[in-house]
Amino acid sequence: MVSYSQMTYAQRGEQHSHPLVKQLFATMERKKSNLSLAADVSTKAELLGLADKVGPYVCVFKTHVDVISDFDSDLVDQLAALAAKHDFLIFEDRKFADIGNTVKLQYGGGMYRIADWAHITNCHVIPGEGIIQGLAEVGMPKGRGLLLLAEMSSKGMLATGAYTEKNVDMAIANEFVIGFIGSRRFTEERDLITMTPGVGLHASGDALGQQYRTPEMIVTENGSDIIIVGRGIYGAGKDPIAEAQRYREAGWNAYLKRLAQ
Ligand code: BMP
Repeated sequence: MVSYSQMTYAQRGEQHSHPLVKQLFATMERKKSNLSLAADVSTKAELLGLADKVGPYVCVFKTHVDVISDFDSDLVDQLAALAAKHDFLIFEDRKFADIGNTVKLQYGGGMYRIADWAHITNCHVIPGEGIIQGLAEVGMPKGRGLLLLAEMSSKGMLATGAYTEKNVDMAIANEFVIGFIGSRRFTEERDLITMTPGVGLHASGDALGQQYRTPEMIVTENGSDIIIVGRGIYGAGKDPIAEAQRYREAGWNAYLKRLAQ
């Protein structure tokens, strides 16, 4: 059997059973983008400004809504309108980590009502499989998808070995799971996507343990599907549009190189 990492995003979209993943692969192919922006800015105006500027170049716009100081429901309405205008999916990087009953409340309710607007969210499986079941009860009826944090990008992270393998087993067994946060392709058993943070063209890390690898290491060599880039695009002194174009091209070329191997 051909490895999923040897197939085009279009082919994978055509044969995938999850409508959200079909939509994601189709978007990636249309926009020639496997780039996700990590928009870690602290105000509504900055977030919407970035989404409008960088939206044309990304397949997924990743948020941390709990860092927005003036969050309101109009923010998510406007973000959803920009997602439609620029053709991208929204990923709220919430990293749920509690028992099933609690994450249900956190995902569906509270002030953020994440399940109402985020196409994708993610969780740690430290509490066991109940966390996936709890999130699925809320997200599945809305057509959402979940990523498991099989690995992290930061120095000294503890998600390794048997823990990472458990993530893979749980992902295969749960249809609400569409893939992983991690550094590589994890399984051929079903087509689960990998999104990789800690991507930079130049920087090697930050002062708080972040570690960066290049799109080529991540996509061409490791078989990951989507690169997540934050400060490399909007960091101090940068032109976010020019940087987004650069990362989009680097990510896409790394993918074409993988296919040509
Ligand atoms: P930056 O490219 O600026 O370092 O941002 C990386 C983004 O990816 C941040 O939003 C962070 O929360 C997220 N992230 C990460 O860096 N490593 C992980 O293992 C998981 C993440 O979600």
